Amino acid sequence: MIRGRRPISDKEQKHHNTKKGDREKAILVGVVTPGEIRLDVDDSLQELALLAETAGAEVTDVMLPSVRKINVATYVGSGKIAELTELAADRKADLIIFDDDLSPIQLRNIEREVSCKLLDRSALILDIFVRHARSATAKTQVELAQLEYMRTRLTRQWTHLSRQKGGIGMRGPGETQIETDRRMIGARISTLKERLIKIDRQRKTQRKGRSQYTRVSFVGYTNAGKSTLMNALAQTNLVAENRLFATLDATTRVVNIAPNKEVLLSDTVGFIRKLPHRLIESFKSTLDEVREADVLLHVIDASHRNWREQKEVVIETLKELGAHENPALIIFNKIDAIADTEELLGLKDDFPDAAFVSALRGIGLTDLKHRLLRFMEADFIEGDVLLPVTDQKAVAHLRRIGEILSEDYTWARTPYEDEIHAVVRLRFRVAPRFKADVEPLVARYRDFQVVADNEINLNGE
Ligand SMILES: Nc1nc2c(ncn2[C@@H]2O[C@H](COP(=O)(O)OP(=O)(O)OP(=O)(O)O)[C@@H](O)[C@H]2O)c(=O)[nH]1
Ligand SMILES: [Mg+2]
Repeated sequence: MIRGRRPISDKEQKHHNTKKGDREKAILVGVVTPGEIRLDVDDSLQELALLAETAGAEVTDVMLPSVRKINVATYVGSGKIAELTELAADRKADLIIFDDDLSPIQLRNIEREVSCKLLDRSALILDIFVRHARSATAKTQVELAQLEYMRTRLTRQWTHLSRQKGGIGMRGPGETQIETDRRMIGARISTLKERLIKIDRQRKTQRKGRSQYTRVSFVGYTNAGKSTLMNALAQTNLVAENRLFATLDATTRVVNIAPNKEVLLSDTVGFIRKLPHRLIESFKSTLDEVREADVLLHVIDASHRNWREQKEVVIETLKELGAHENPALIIFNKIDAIADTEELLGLKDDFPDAAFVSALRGIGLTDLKHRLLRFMEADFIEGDVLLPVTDQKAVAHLRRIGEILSEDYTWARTPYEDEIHAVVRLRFRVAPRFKADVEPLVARYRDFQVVADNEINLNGE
């Protein structure tokens, strides 16, 4: 039987055309205030455009007025809102997106004028996170962030209304409704937080089991190429795409960086300027990989014209996480995309300790591993300790947290007792975070003195 081609139904036809036609049309709005440099705001808006596209929108226009100051009621002032309303109607826009966070009052006032949806940068980023969340952990974290976002809005809107219009007429259903919503949101937030506490606990147990490894975690601006680099180094198959926030989970693998030298390498969520604080908070479980890492690999997209600003944003975000003091090795990625050799040489001069790689082409990976090894070793604590062989627990602990470089079995005694103990002298190396573990061990048996072989013979007689 020959099967003919089935004619495409209207519905399917529509589906085929969704790609462009069905994308929501968005107008972006930013403002330049007297203290700001237009170029910076422009960059921020370009990034907002990328965010909007990642969320599935098509940007039709960008409004970037200079204003003397931010208007409390409407953010840009009523004149500009009128212009915006006209433009939105003309373009049949579905969305207006503001580059900065709008207060509930501003949101409400502007919403009253325009006839399409209104979002601010935080809401847009949250929307992308919702779309990209795959694992149960990421979904829980995103939902928590979204509810926190909604809750503050409801609360503030509610207090605003009651202040503006007074109690009379504002009591009753309106207020009760918001109160009920608020309570429901509150209950859901508690459930999600409890779930995250459980997830945290599981992760801690997992990490304990792997504590003998040095923990290395990628950090970097979104789209810098962290997942591509992870794939190249750990033979993983992570999603690496030219879109923002492709990764929302933490993936960890054991990676060999030299013979007999294995580290635990983690890839996590990227950062961006004006990343909503509540997202950072609710992504605590995922970002613990960063906080607790022995070494951070800060991946920079060297081909991006704003890599310097992006680097600063990453450092600022690390501060917010309390991870800015973790030792960090800088990696300039995408060097294949730098056409100007002079520029690349200049960078190498400016950052002699950094690694220069192309994760995509597999360039510079061996050098990166060497640098990482040297970097780790420079920072590690090496020392000697004498432990009685009977103290199995201490010996086992040291083995677990560090690397034993050498071990000799011998005899020792303390100055104030006559007994001779069988001891093991261990030369060890541990990550800086284990300093507090080894210090008491070293101190406990500090008084041990190794005795010479002939002394043992004498005692034995
Ligand atoms: N030219 C070039 N492109 C690269 C290189 N490394 C990564 N890319 C591209 O950059 C884009 C982003 O890469 P990802 O690995 O997803 O970046 P990421 O840092 O994990 O991004 P998020 O997970 O979204 O934060 C993809 O299109 C990659 O193909 C490189 O060395 N050279
Ligand atoms: Mg990624």
